[in-house]
Amino acid sequence: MPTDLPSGRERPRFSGLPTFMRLPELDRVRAEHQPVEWCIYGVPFDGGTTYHPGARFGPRAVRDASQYVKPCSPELGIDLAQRFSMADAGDSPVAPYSCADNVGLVQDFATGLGDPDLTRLLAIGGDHSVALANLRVAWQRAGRPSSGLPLIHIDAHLDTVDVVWGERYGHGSFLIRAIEEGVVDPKRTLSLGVRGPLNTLKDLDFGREAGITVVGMSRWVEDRASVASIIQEFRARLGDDECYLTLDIDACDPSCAPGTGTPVSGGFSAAELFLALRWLAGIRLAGADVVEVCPSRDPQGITALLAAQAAFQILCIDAAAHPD
Ligand SMILES: [Mn+2]
Repeated sequence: MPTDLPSGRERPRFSGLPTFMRLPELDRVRAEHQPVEWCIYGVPFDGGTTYHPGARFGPRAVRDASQYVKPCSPELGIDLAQRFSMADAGDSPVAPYSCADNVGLVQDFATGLGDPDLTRLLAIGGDHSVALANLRVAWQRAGRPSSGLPLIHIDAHLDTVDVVWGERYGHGSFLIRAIEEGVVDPKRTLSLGVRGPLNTLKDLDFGREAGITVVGMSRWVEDRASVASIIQEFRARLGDDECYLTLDIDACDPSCAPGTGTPVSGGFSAAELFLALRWLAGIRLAGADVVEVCPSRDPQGITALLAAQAAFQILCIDAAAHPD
C-alpha cells in the first residue's frame, strides 16, 4: 500500500510541519491507506546516558534532517512510498527521571500504534535504553516467539553491561535486559561495529557466552570479505524469520557522526554503513530503531542527517523483502 507523500518538486522540502520524511501524521492517514505498514515515532529520552547527555533532542533533529530524505533507492530499485503505507505518530510520552518507568511508558505508547497484526514500528531515539521498549512490542507483534527475536545490532558498544550507577535500564544495558527477558535470541544476534577501548577485557564475555556473533570493527577493516560471509551465514540461519534491527549512530566514526553521547573513533564511514545495510537488504524486519543522536554536539547537523538517511535505508531493507 502506498504513502501520500508530497512531491519535493511541487511542495518545497523546506516548507511545512517537519514529520519524519514528510510522512502523514498517523491520525491523518487516509482510510484506504490504513492500517499503515510502518509507523515511525520519536522517543525524546536521554536519562540512560552515561556520558554526554542531549539525545532527548534527537527526534526533533532527525525529523528536521529527514525533510531531505527522498523516497527512492536506485541502489535497490525501490520506491519506498509506493511499497509501504507509512506514518509518523509523533513522540512517545517519556519519564525523564526514571529509565525503568520510561521503558514502560514507551512500551505502552508503542503498543497502541497502528494495527498490531500489520504495523511495524521504527523508533527514533533518544538514547539506546529506548530500544528495549520497542523490542518488547516488536516481539509481541511477531507472535511472541519463544526463542526471542533475531537481532542485528549495529553499535560501537555491545550494550550488555548489567548495572551502571545502580541503574539496570540505562543505555549500555538494553541488550542484556532484552536477552534476560527473552525478547531477543542471542544465538541469532549479529553485532556489527564493536570496538575498544573498553572498561575491562571481560566486557564482551557475557555477549559471546550467550552466543552473540560479535563482528568487531577490526574485522571489518582487516577482512571485509569474511564479514560478508558471516552476514550470509546469519541470513541462512534467519531463513524467512523476522529480525529486529537496532542502529546506534555511534557505530559510525565521529568524523561523520560527532553528535552522539559516547563517541568512539575508528567506526564506519557513512558509505560503509550504507554498504553494510545493503548487505542486509531483503531481510524481513519485525521492527527497528535509530538511536543516540545528540544534536547539541552536532553543530552542522551531519549526525542527524546520517541518522535520517540510515533510517530510510533500514526501511528499504524490509521493502526489498516485500516486492510489489
Ligand atoms: Mn548503544
